[in-house]
Amino acid sequence: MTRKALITGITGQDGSYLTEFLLAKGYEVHGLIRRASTFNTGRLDSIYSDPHSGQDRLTLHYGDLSDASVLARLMGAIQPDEVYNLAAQSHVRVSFDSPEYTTDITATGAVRLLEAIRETGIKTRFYQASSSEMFGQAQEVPQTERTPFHPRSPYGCAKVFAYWITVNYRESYGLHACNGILFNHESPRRGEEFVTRKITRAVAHILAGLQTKLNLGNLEAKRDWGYAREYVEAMWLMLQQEKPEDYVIATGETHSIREFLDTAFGHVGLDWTKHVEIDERYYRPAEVDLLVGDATKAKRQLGWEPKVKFTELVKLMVDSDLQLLKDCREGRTRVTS
Ligand code: NAP
Ligand code: G4F
Repeated sequence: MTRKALITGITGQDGSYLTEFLLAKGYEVHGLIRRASTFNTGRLDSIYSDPHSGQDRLTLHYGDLSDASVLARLMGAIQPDEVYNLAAQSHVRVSFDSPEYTTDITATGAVRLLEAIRETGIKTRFYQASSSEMFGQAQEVPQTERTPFHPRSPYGCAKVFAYWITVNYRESYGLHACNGILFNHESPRRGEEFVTRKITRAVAHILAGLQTKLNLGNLEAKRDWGYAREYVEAMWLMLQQEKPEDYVIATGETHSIREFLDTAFGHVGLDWTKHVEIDERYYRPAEVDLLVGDATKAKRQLGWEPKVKFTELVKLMVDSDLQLLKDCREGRTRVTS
C-alpha cells in the first residue's frame, strides 16, 4: 500500500526537500499551504518541472496552523501514515517583533495538529520540527538530547512548548511522536532573510556590481551549520523507528558569522571587510552566542551522519547564488537545487 504523508510548512526550505525525498520513496504526499497574494510554491518547482519526480502523487491543500478545523478535516480525509510539522513563524529576530503571533503558530499550532490527530483517532506517526534555539544560552558544550533548555527568544520559548507538548502526547496517549532537535541547516533554498543566504546572495550581487554594501548585525555568534537536504532524511528515519524518541541532528562543528564571511567572500576573491557594515537593527534583544550539537545518538540509532560540512556548504550556496543571478540576467528561469 502506498504510504501517505502530510507535511505542514511544505513551501519552506525543509518542506520542499522532504517532499522530494518522500516522493522518491514512493509516498503519496499532502502539503498544507497558506493562501498568499503571490505564488509561494517556488521551492516546489523542481518537482513540478520534472515529470519523473512523482508530482502526480503530490496534493496541496489550503490551510493554516491557526485554523484547527481545517487541520482536523484534513487529518480525517487524508488519514496520513506520517505527519511532519515543519510549519512555523521560523525567524528568531521577527519573533521579538511578533511574539504573540509566533506563539500562536509555532507553539499552539503544534498542539492544534496533535489534537486533530487525537480527535480523529487516526493511527499516525508525528514529527515535530524542534530547534537548537531551545538551548539558547547553552548550559553545556556540545548540546545533546539531555542538555537543559534556556531559550533566548519568543521563537525559542514557543519551540520549547511544542517540544514538550509532543513529548506529552507521546506519554499521555501513546502517540508515536518524535522531536528532531535540528541545528541550523542551510541550502540554496534557505530564506534570504537568514544570515547565511543573505551573505551568499550578497556575494553574487557584489561580484556582479549590483550592490556594494551588506548590512549585518552580530558577527560573533557561532552556529553549527549543516546541509538541509541531508537533514530531512533524519526526520524520516526518526519516524521509521519502532520506538519514538527525540534526536539531536547536527554536524558537531561550530563557526562564527565572521568565518562564514571569510569563506563566502574568499571563495570569489573578495574581501568582506570592504563591504560589510554593522547595522544595530539586526541585533537581537537577547542573543544565542554558541550552538554546537552532538549527534552521536542519531548516528548510533538511526545510522545518520552529515556528509556536507561547513566549507563545502558555504561554497555550494555561493555557487548557486552566482548561477541564479547569471540565469536571471540572461532571462532563464532556473529551479534551485
Ligand atoms: P521556513 O523555510 O521558514 O519555512 C516555514 C514554513 O512554515 C513555510 O512553508 C511557511 O509557509 C510555513 N508557515 C508559516 N506560518 C504558517 C502558518 N501560520 N500556517 C501554515 N504554514 C505556515 O523554515 P525551514 O527552514 O524550512 O524550517 C522548517 C521547520 O524547522 C520550522 O518549523 C523551523 O522553525 C524549524 N527549524 C529550522 C531550522 C533551520 O535551521 N532551518 C533549525 C531547526 C528547526 P509560507 O511559505 O507560506 O511562508
Ligand atoms: O540566520 P539566523 O537568522 O538564524 P538563527 O537565529 O540561528 O535561527 C535559525 O536557526 C534556528 C536553529 O538554531 C532555527 F530554529 C530558526 O528557525 C532559524 O532557522 O541568525 C544566525 C546568527 C544570529 O546570531 C544573528 O544574530 O546570525 C546573526 N546575524 C548577524 N547579522 C544575523 C544578521 N541574522 C540575520 N538573520 N540577519 C542579519 O543581518
